[in-house]
Amino acid sequence: MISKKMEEALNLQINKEMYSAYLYLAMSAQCTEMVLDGVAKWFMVQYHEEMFHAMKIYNYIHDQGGTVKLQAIEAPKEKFSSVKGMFEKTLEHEKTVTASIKSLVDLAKKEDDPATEIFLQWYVTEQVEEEKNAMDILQKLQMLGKEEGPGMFQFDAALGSRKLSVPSDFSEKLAD
Ligand code: OFO
Repeated sequence: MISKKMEEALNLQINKEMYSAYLYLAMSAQCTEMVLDGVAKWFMVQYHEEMFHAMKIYNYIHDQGGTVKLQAIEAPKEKFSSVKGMFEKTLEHEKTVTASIKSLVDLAKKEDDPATEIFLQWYVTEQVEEEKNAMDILQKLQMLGKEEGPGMFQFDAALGSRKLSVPSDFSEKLAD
């Protein structure tokens, strides 16, 4: 069992992860409209990753006998004039998610809830990777300079090779 306070905070995190998914889906759409199919694919894979992050918490709340309460997902508002702008936003956004995970860990400690603390360790590690991915891509864009020409063509192709490494069908677990 988890406390009501912990349950509320985890439900809020589901919303944050789904907002992340929505944000990256919006970026993917914008890249498709800019005919950057590789970058669009990278963000689409990221969309699925975020949905997986949300669904892991969804399942955990149920495993703990809690109630999932879904809330409205905010619409991403920003439009970007460059791919660099998108990845700067990605890094900034991931830093806020890292802070949010840290608050959850702090709450789990306060609630004397070692199970949730252990569960959250996965997210602590994941956030290191999330920030690193954005930082690495920003560095590559820095090296590239102008977002045009053969360099951009290669960059787009490289990002398009990203493969989904998480499940995107959550119906299996529900049928257990
Ligand atoms: Fe869920 O890690 Fe990004 O937001």
